[in-house]
Amino acid sequence: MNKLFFGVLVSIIVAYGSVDGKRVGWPYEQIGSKYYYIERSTERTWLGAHHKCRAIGGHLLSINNKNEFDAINRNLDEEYNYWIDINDLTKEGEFLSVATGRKATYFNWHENEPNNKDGFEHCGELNYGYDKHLMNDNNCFEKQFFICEY
Ligand SMILES: [Ca+2]
Ligand SMILES: [Ca+2]
Repeated sequence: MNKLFFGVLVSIIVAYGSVDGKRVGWPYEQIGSKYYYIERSTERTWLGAHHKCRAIGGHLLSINNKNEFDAINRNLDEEYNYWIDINDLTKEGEFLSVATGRKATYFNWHENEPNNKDGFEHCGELNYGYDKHLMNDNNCFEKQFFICEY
C-alpha cells in the first residue's frame, strides 16, 4: 500500500466514520450492483456537478450497458434532468467519458439527439421527455441535478 493511497484511506475513514458497522454520512446508495448518489436538491452546471462528484470520492455517472441504464432510470424523478459523465467538449460529436477518459461505449439517446443545438450542446444528461429519461446533449452551463457513481 503506497503512502498516498493509505492517506486517502485514512481520510475516508476519518471523514465518514463508522457506527454499528454502518458508514455514516456516506452519500451513496446501492442501485443494482453499483453505488450511486443522485443529487435531488442542488442544481449545478455540468462542471459544477463533475467537481461535486469528485469531492465526494466518485465521478459523474458512467453508464456501461442497458442493465445499468434501466436500474438508474427506475430511481429518477419525472420532469427532472440529470447530468452524466459523457461530453464532446474535446471534439464535436465524439462523446468521451470523464470517468474513463475514453470514448463512451453505451448510448441511449432521445430521438434526433445528440443534436448539438445552436452549436452549444457538449454535455450529456439523462433528459426527461416523452415520459422517460433518455440521453441528450445539453448546454454545459445549464444548472440541473446530476448523478455520481462511486
Ligand atoms: Ca456537442
Ligand atoms: Ca440536444
